[in-house]
Amino acid sequence: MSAPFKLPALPYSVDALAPVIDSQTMTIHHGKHHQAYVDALNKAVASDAKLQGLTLEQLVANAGSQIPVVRNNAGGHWNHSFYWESMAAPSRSGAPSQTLVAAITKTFGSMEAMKAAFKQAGTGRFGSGWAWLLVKADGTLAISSTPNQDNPLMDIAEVKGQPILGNDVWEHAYYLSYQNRRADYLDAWWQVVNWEKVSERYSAALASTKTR
Ligand code: MN3
Repeated sequence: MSAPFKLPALPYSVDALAPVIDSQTMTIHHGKHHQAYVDALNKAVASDAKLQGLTLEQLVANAGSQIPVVRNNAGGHWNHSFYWESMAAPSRSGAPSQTLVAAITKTFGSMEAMKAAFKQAGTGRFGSGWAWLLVKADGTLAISSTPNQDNPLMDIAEVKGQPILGNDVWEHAYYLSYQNRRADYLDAWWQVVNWEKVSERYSAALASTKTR
């Protein structure tokens, strides 16, 4: 997809993730925050001929050479589009595939240990940012955290790779229900992870590292 970029529809209703994420948070987060990233990105791209025709993925991959407004808003658009698709109603959360469970167990020791490391990445991020589970270029799993709207696809990321799961730890993602309790949001959030989607992403990321 290239400019003009559009706000994707949520893959569920705004109250589908309640009580883990309340409907007011979803409404504002998607309709106001994500929309604002899309609008700011379109405005920035419209005023720079060099950026026109580039896809969102290309803008994100070259974040290190973009001006901050492009880096932040391309990241914001990519990250939020990915985040909505990472979640599902608690009744549809499902379970990770056997291959994904095996890879998680091999890398982290257990599913619980992976969740603890992910929580550490989210709570340890000072200020605003994201926690990620990703597949590195060598096909192994890793957990990382990025500041602001950066992500592991960016050339400037400390830990690079293909994200398969990402959680938004900006206060706007949880403050109405959890106030300062980011750790509680991170714990509750596992109830709405769309494991079918994450497993699909894992298989696709693994296949692309093998053909490189
Ligand atoms: Mn957000």
